[in-house]
Amino acid sequence: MMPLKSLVRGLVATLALVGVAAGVQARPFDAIKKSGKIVIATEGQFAPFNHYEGAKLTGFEVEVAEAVAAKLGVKPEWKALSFDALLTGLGQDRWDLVIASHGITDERAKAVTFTEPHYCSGGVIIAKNPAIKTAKDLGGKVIAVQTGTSYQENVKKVSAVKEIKNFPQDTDARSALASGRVDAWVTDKFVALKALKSGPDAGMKMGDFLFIERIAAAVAKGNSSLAGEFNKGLAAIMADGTYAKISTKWFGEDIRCK
Ligand code: LYS
Repeated sequence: MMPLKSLVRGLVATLALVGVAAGVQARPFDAIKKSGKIVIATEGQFAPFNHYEGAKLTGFEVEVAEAVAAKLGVKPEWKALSFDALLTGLGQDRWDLVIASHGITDERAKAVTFTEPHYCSGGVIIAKNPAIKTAKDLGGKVIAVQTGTSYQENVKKVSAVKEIKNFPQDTDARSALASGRVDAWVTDKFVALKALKSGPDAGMKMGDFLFIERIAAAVAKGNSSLAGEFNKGLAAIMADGTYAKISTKWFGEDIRCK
């Protein structure tokens, strides 16, 4: 017979598990709709997609998410957190949706449910030395990337790279290149285009794509009602001209996946 002590311990452990599971139940769309607000998390450090202008959170993805929320009839409540905390928080039911330029990858899709992509882009190579332009040119070089990004994953695949320096924020990786601590920086094409336009980074040149990716918002794994409604809202703003207007405002072009 099982001793009473271990029986009690087992019971407590089971109850804790059930409790935790109940506590982390993602909110389906009808619960979000009923409450009137959707909690959306982003990074706030990735201009021009999600960043601060003074105290105001703004950027292409912030405006896209707000336009989708308006279609769904819910008010967005924003949270800004470090990039590596965003997808994990979905599983803990800390927010309903993440929109922070996540590329759709098989690895991430094991943990979260992606919506339809809201733009297509890719990681480009940026360097001061005009001879560093392609993946082949990264051989023997020191490369800066933001931790936990698809840039890091794809630079890892370039076997001849001398060293990958990881930074908590993409802006730190950019500074490392600006100050000459690394030979190249890999980041999003549109982030690079914006960075290269601004003064302090004069001398940086954008090379080729290292890889391309489809970028999407994410919800808790299996929250298909929310993903489905978000997709409907996204399709609606893509159809009625709202998306094109927001995209043109930030990029001078329409960056939806073709
Ligand atoms: N698109 C990249 C990724 O999927 C970067 C995301 C944003 C980084 N601040 O990892």
